[in-house]
Amino acid sequence: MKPGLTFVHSPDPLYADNQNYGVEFMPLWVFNLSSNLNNKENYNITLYDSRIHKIDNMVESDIFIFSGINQDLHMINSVQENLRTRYPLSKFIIGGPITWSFHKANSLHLLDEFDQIIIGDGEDIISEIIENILNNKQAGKIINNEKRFPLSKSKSLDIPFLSRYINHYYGAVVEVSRGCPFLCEFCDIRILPDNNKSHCKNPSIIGQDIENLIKLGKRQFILACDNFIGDHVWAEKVVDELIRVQENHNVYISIYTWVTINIYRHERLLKKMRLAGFDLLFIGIESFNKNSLIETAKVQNTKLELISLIKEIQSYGFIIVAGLIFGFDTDQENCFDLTIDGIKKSGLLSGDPSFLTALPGTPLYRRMYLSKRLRNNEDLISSASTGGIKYQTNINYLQDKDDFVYGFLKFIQIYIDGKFQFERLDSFVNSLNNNKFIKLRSSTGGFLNALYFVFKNPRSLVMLFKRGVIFSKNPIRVYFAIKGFYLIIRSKHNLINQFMFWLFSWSNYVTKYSDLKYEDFDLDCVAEDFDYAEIIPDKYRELADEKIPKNKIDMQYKATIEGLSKLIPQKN
Ligand code: B12
Ligand code: SF4
Repeated sequence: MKPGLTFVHSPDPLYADNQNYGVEFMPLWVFNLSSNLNNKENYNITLYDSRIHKIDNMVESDIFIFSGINQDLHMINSVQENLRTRYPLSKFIIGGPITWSFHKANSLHLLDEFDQIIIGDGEDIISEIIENILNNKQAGKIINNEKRFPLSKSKSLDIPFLSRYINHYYGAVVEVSRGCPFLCEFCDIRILPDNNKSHCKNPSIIGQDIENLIKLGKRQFILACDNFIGDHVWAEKVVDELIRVQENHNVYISIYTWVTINIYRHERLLKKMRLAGFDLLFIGIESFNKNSLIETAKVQNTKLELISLIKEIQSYGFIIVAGLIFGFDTDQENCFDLTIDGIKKSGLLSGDPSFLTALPGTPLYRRMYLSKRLRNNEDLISSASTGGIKYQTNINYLQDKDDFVYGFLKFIQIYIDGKFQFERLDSFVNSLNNNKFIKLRSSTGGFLNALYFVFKNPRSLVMLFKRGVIFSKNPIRVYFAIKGFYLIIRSKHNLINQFMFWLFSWSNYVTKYSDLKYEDFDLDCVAEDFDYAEIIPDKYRELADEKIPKNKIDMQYKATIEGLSKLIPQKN
């Protein structure tokens, strides 16, 4: 009998439901690793996804292959324990972002029950790992693969394996690049080995994957990357390829991806991206407080006036999903008002605020560690280090806890209010007035299909129903939702997809935040006698050990110091 390999995807159900609005995405790592297995035909390969399969139906396998992100720790360990009890002779291995991050946080012991823990890219090593285990060759409990896989050598996805499961998932996810050239102090993407620059897949492989998935009936795509325009020349080649594939098949898709604000400069690329189906762009806006952006070295957001750049990008029809962060050292009490004002003026349709968290391995983590501002709670390693729990952070903030929490609670009241939501929609519609709008060629954009998937899943349907009830409890909200609809149908463009997205995000914020109270926050601030000179600890620069050019380390350091030093005389 062939040896059995079972890929296990077990995200924490609470997070998975809340963060993805009940929509289920395919676990890309599974189909990536399986396509890199040599002699696949020699194994019996299956997938267990806790969102769609029952654990009781899982059969024995020689090796159970796990992956995950930090916030899934408890679910991963509980599935592993269940299987180990039933199948004590099987081997259990784990890799993925959770292992890299826990390694950085010195917390790998939390995954101790696994036979092997693998850190780093899997493409080049997965076959050997499997063979070694099957042949009882000792390879050590922890394998740290620091060598990055050259993405230009990527294979296309394992379509035969994927096609057995694809219909369970909403749309499809295709990886296109890794890495980002920017230097944000809080970011754990730029600090992965050799990840402070773009590593790009061959555009023709991307085209091939999309084409295969189109043939499987997929129309909504996530292009997984850290920054799609980290190499904008390559990005344009990818976009050309995507247009070609769609025109060949006369089938049009919609796309979500990650970019940075400097995309505003690339007019031709932006136009082509609309023609290729790019619909939603995640952009780290982070803050409307310029000094906070300087402090965190997100200098690309400070070059020109942020609001006009957002409007410029939106004017093509894109919906920007904004990353917004509170809790920067230079955030003052007015940070909440600044954000409300910034969203209103720019017309951002979406953006779920989160609290600044020091992710293991980042310069921010080092700064917080050196200035003794890290909160030592083991729970924070698995949850806050992903930013997964919204009301928690592992840093002692400079702002007073009560001011911060009450400020946020007040912010939330405005944020879910009908008038504010209408104003942001109105401002969005106004940003489309410069004749740059390009209609998507896919019929509905992604939204209606997402709803279809929600309807297929009883748990998501209950969530949707609850959302509807909570939302419509307040007649003022209903009034502004109708007013929003009226605004959209009067617009000269077809904005129904944008409207649906606005309404869905808004109702999601209402569900999530309506009952938020002081007790829901697990955060703290520095002690009263904290010495503000400590916010730039002595060894902050000296201990920077990232393997990136020295001048880049200096650039980030300089920006952070510039932002923070304004604060020291103010506070002392
Ligand atoms: C696409 C994506 C999403 C999509 C998810 C699509 C999906 N399929 O599930 C969406 C937009 C929904 C999303 C949401 C979130 N995401 Co996300 N996402 C990504 C992104 C950009 C790509 C992930 C991916 O598929 N990459 C391609 C695959 C092939 O890479 P991989 O999984 O890392 O696998 C490789 C290696 O790790 C290794 N490997 C993996 N497993 C194993 C196992 C073994 C045995 C071996 C040997 C090797 C191995 O081999 C693979 C090939 O090299 C990553 C960033 C990135 N560039 O990776 C963030 C990332 C995974 N997300 C992250 C986070 C925090 C989130 C959210 C919590 C954000 C939020 N606050 O809402 C939510 C969680 C949603 C949920 N509950 O499921 C973090 C996780 C950090 C961490 N350590 O926990 C990441 C790493 C970004 C970051 N650095 O901040 N995300
Ligand atoms: S732009 Fe985004 S991905 Fe790039 S370093 Fe900053 S936060 Fe990280």
